[in-house]
Amino acid sequence: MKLAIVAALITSVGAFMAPAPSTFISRRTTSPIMATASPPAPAARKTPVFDEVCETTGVTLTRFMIEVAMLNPELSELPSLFSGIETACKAISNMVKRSQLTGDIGYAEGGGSINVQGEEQKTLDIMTNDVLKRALRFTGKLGVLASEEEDTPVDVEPTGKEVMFDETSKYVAVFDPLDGSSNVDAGIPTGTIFGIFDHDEECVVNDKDEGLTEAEMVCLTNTLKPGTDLIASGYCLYSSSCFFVMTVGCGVYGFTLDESIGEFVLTHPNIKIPETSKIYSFNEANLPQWDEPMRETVEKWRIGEGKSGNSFSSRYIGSMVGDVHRTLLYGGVFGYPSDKKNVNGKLRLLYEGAPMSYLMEQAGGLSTTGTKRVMEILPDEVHQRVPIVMGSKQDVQEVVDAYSAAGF
Ligand code: FBP
Repeated sequence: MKLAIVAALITSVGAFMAPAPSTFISRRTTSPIMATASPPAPAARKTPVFDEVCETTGVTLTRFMIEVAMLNPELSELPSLFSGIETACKAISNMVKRSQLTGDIGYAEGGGSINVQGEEQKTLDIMTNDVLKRALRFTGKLGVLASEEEDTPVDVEPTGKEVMFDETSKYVAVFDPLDGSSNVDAGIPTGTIFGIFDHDEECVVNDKDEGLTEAEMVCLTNTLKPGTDLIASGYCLYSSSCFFVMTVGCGVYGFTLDESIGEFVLTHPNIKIPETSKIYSFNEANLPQWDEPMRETVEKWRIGEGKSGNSFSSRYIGSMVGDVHRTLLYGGVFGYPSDKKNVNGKLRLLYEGAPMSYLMEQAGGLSTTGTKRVMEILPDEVHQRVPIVMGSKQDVQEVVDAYSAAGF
């Protein structure tokens, strides 16, 4: 029955052109709209129409990607990369679910295994990173990958030997294999975040970093790209259900893992975030350290004195994937703003901020640092952090207006 409803929904959505992010005109001309106006809509991508849907399987992620590639020839090699990501996420979903039984809990090597950001790695951080790296490599479509758990970007060659590139290395993948891993042993939702860029074999290395070889520099240059260069992004949420939410630049689509057939099945076609909301999602312990415009806006929301007049409620899981998933479906504002301790916030631009901002914008929301559009920030480093406030368009715009009014 449920799949029939989704099928009906899907056929009604039909093929549509990529929704151009609409510019949001604030009444007060003084406050610029998002310091950087929305870019021109990319060449419109077509979304498949499913005239016929199998009652038993529904529309699977595999079928969805094959049809996307048929309609958008420039994405012809993306389905095999997605199949690698899909397989890895199914395996990670099992690993997380069974970790208490298999004993894959706690810190790696009993503690003391520190990643390049000085964070102690969980056993599952390393295991999920390996699973995703291998699954991506086996697609034969990857040139370079960058991960939260890897010090520097890694050149990938199907046979595993570290060499430069070959014809098949079409893509660059950036990912956080297990976001929110500090919560995993307590059974709190966690997730995998990924972003896909085109691989530019001819990329020109501007300023050579003494410490890196020519090849490594080319690799880095291929990885340090702004969100606006993303061709696809998504996350997989490991929670009450396992959700796979993605965009290839023509809207946001959500799939639920049907364990009875081992497939991700389309359950949330064309997700659109509500324009305003009544939910904010921040680590409020940091509120006293926030920039004044951010602090004041949230204080107004608490007592219903914000622009919408809504009295907001607070929801915070402490796992970005869980908090963003709820925000996309219910509306709201999630973020990790800059504060006196963490002037660049906590979240990483390349494999957390940009991929999630692409999804948020494709769902009709906004994503800002307070003064800049996150998608337009060119990373200097792989593990660079960025302040983030994302969610329902009118509420996030209220934050931008507050920063601008305060002269930031
Ligand atoms: P990682 O677990 O991948 O390092 O991610 C960072 C993260 O856990 C986010 O998922 C979450 O939004 C944030 O940090 C929570 O930070 P805090 O515990 O300071 O509120």
